[in-house]
Amino acid sequence: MSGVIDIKVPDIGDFKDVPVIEVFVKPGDKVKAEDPLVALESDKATMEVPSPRDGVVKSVVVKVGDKVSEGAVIVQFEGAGAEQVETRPVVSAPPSPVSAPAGVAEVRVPDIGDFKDVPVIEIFVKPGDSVKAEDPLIALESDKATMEVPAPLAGTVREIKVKTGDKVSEGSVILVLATSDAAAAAGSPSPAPTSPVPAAAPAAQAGAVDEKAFALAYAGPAVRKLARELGVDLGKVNGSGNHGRILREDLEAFAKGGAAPAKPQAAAASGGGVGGIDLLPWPKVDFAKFGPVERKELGRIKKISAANLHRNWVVIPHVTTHDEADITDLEQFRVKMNKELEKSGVKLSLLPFMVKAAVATLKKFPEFNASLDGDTLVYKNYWHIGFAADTPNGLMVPVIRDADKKSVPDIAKEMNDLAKLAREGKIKPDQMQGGTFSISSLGGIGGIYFTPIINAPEVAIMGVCKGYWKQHSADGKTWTSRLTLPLSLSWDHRVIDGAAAARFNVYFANVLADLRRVLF
Ligand code: CAO
Repeated sequence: MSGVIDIKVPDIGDFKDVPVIEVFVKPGDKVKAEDPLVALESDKATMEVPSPRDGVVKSVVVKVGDKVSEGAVIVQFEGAGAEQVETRPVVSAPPSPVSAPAGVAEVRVPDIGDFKDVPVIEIFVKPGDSVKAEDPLIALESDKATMEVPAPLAGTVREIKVKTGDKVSEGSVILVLATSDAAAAAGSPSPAPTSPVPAAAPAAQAGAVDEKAFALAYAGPAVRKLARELGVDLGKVNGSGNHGRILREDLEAFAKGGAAPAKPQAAAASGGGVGGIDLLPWPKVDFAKFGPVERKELGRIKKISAANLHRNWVVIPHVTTHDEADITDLEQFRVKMNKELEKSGVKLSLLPFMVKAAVATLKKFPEFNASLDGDTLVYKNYWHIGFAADTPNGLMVPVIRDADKKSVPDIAKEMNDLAKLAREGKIKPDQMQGGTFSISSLGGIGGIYFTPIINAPEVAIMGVCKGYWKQHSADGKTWTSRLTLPLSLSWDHRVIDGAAAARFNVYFANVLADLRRVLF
């Protein structure tokens, strides 16, 4: 093309067809080299495309929602000839769904991994509804995950082919959409996993999600997905992007209870952003440039626990209080009991004793056995204790139900059985549900202290490391060696105060030091 300089999407790694989420320039704008031109957002990263040179914008070729890949022209600068910017490969941007010819499309269930015959649990639309691309159409729920199938493109719902309770698999037709681009619907987008770990219901944490407001909120797929993971109602989040678009940082600020930060351009100019510091997109590095690499996708369990851990870490204001317990006598008792129980086949580690000590302590401090439901604290009159189990597939948290009613050997036996099921991948979702408090023990491995992440909607978790012999003195004159257990209690500061947490630890340590306190 004569008289213009094409500015193209640079090398963005393996990403293809990445949606444009913001356009920072308009025709006539004077830009300097490195000024941001557009922002792209894949499901993994948000990337800004900076200008490779100074220039005056003649036309903006893309608009928000267009999907681009490396080499797609995004902006044209005024120029003397058919000049191309070096180091930018020439590839055409894919056609925008909005400008494509009209038609009717069958929307099918996209690739949902290994899941088959998954029940439809909710239908968010009805015939006649207008939907935008990425609006949720239906929700599916397997025994491991809840997934939303979003609209692959904008259109009007003509006919719904499924009903609640129907079982669907990849390729099943969900509905018929009168659309501006029938062809595009054949390849539906990925489903958005929402609350994959059955034990934790995000909505219970952040209040019920208004699905309609959620669907209408102006946000991209990655932000929607993150909102589901965080249990945030997008309808309540103020967007600081162009035209009020909700950006990742708006969501994170909302989830942390803060206000939406300034939008990126303004932030860059005024030093805005979260706490005055702009959030950067996740670094995209070509690791192979620096040495040989091997790529291995995270397993399903790891992905599920990652989403939960991330949500819990972002949403809950964690504080960790460390303490220690004198377990010298308990250890002697444990060894003695193990001898007595030798023939029964039950072997006691410290963990079942800790479960009993946890129950006794939770009874003294009921807010640690509670959950937040909006502005209400729900106190539970049952004591179901979760324990972190390291499995070849990743972290799992089986739950010992009614631990208050069970003996230490019964708890030990149940723990062994549950840990075995978890390691063999045979544990059922309901065996990991309903926990009121968790214990994460690294005692069999090592370490001194760590900061465990709370297993929402619980409000506290006890981290335990390896017991070690430590010199103790009551008067600074006489010293004795005591077996000492490091304790790390993480607690939700929305519910629990520091003084209560310190008291909880002291009580827990006292119970371990003398288990007769369980009787009180
Ligand atoms: N101090 C000293 N020794 C300890 C101990 C402690 N705090 N806790 C356990 N031990 C000892 C046990 O007594 C046992 O010793 P013996 O074989 O001599 O009897 C040995 O360490 C191994 O114990 P274990 O780990 O097999 O058994 P457990 O009941 O303590 O734990 C389980 C069971 C399932 C919790 C554990 O195997 C596990 O998976 N731990 C990892 C949990 C985890 O990953 N937490 C981190 C979560 S955050 O990412």
